[in-house]
Amino acid sequence: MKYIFLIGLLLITYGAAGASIIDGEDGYRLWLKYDPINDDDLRATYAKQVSSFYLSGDSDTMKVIGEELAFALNGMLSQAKQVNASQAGLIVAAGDKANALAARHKLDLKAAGDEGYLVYQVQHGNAEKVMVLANTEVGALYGTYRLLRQLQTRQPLADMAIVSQPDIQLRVLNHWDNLDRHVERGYAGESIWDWHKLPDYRYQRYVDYARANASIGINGTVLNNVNADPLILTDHYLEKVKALADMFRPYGIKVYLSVKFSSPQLVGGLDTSDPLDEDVQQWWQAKVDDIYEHIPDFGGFLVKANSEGQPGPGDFGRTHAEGANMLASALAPHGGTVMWRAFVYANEKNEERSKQAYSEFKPLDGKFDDNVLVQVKNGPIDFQPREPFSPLFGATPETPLMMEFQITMEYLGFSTHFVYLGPMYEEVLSADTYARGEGSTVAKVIDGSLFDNNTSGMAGVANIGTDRNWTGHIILQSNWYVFGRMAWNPQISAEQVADEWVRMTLSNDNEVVATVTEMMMKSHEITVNTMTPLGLHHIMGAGHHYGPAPWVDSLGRADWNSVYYHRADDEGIGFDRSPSGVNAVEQYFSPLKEQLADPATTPEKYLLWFHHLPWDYQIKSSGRTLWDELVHRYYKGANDVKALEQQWDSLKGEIDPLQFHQVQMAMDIHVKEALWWRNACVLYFQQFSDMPIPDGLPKPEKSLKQYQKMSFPHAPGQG
Ligand code: BDP
Repeated sequence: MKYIFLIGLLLITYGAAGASIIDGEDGYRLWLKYDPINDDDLRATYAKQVSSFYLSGDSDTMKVIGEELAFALNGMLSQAKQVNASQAGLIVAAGDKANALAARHKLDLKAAGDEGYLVYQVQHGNAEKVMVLANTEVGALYGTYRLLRQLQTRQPLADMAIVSQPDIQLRVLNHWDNLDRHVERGYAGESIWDWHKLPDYRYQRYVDYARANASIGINGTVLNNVNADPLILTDHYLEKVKALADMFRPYGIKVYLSVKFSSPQLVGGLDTSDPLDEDVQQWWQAKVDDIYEHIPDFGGFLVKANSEGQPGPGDFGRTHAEGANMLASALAPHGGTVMWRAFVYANEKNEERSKQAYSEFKPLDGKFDDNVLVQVKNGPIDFQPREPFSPLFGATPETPLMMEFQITMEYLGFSTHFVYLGPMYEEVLSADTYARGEGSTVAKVIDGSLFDNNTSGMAGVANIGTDRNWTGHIILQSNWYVFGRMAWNPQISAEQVADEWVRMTLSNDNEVVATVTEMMMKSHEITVNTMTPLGLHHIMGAGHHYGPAPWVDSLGRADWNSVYYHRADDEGIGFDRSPSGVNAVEQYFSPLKEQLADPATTPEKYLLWFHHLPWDYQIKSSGRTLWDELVHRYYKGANDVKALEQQWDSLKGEIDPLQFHQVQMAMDIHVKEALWWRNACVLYFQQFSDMPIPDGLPKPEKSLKQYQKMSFPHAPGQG
């Protein structure tokens, strides 16, 4: 009787959700699911081709290749066997062995470089074999993942002839993770690094993290927050860092650390951190030598200096170059790199914020040591939903610049909005700087080809945490994925990447793939409309950055306030960065600077970024007044989110119920928050325009005052 009651209760509790409690995909496996291939013919064909494999060695990296192949092929084909070369359908080889095979089949292994690979199907004796060949073992690992992707996306192996090597050398995640496991701007649980239990306790999650990164070519990780805790450089923590580095090494991933510039004082007992002081230099040298004792392939340092209260060389009257070079010379003997951030702005400068990074770094061009990269955020302000590219890209021919993208969704809905960042990254990378005439894209600056730099890099601020699905939202896994794919190949299309990600993560059904890919491709534009249409920016809640707050006007620094950025008044709205205003356009090359100087030739998506325009200014594409267009975009954005939700709902039954349900719950929040943004912003700006919400549009539910009163002291991710 008791049991019948319990079972009944369970049915009532869980039956309502429609899915059983444990049966489903919770997202942990990311895009490396390797579920069985149901098509019998295809499975049999693949099995014949690659289920027996040969590895050319038994190093740690070859071991993980073998493990991944066994796991993946058993999963997809229900069979996998490591055999000798003559029996194998698949040969994975690196180094001399790969060179010999390449020569025999007249393949050019040089084209694979240090990290790339060839994946070919060749006639070998009287058998057809699939070969993954690389100069290095990590190249063979990347090639293995490339081959597996072919199976995961159900593409044929016959006649494969793929040559690939990364265009960018350093492809790194930046974790803004604190030592107490709080993640600054993190919305997916705590930090995955359990510092307290390291170095002894090594979660399987660390291995799966490395696998996921290696599968998309990420080869570095900065473990800790740019707002760095100096304790990371103490022996106690270096032991822990070493444990992670040891785990990641077979996967080709190097570990880097964010360092606090004043560490010599804070943990070294010195009374200065002046980069030109000899004791300071010696302290860093000794510290770096010590790190390399622990971690022979340590990657180097990431530094946020003289920015948002962080210490830096400026505190001692020195330049960013002097600060960076001091660290660079300590790292150089070991082959380490300094990634020095250009995200600097200071109130005292009395210069408009968007111009400051350029003003500070352009004069330092050519003054940095060879092992320094300057890391620049994609836009001139701060990871806004949309920004024009930073004018620093193209402005420093003698200094290699790294791209810094934000993968975590600080300004794009935390972890509850359906936003694929591929199109945004693509928009930035394909933008033309005109630094050396037409075709001088940001991608070519970043990959070093425009100025023939000898190093290159791309960083992404990670969206990873302890949530089972890693990123707090299944769809946002695609942003981690696309970051890696674009760091390997900055020319790849966002759409192609979306297609392959959907196939590996959600479904290989062509209709599902087409629907979700289409949703992903439009999602960024939609979200920009819901938050900051027409080039508006920085009008989110103060501090936590959650929700709309264009009214913020009382923070300590002018350029922390929303009103500084939108400048709405009775006359109009927008920031005049043209020559009649702060002349930020002067930092761009011609003909872009002339184009952006004139509202008539400024792309509408950046209109209010560069111009303050009257409320009745006529918008070219629609013929509407600026006010009507603004309202139209906010309403359209919110409607489009609703339509996205309906599109998602149409997939019910087509994808895994747990995945489906997770996204559905988040979509509900996205819909609500899009309405909130719309209502709050339209009511707020209406005070200035004094114009009506056009007929036929529903009026906001609450008053402006009510929206302004909403408060979220415990919103996640705060700094
Ligand atoms: C801002 C974040 C802040 C970061 C800062 C940075 O709000 O938490 O510390 O960027 O990049 O967007 O240093």
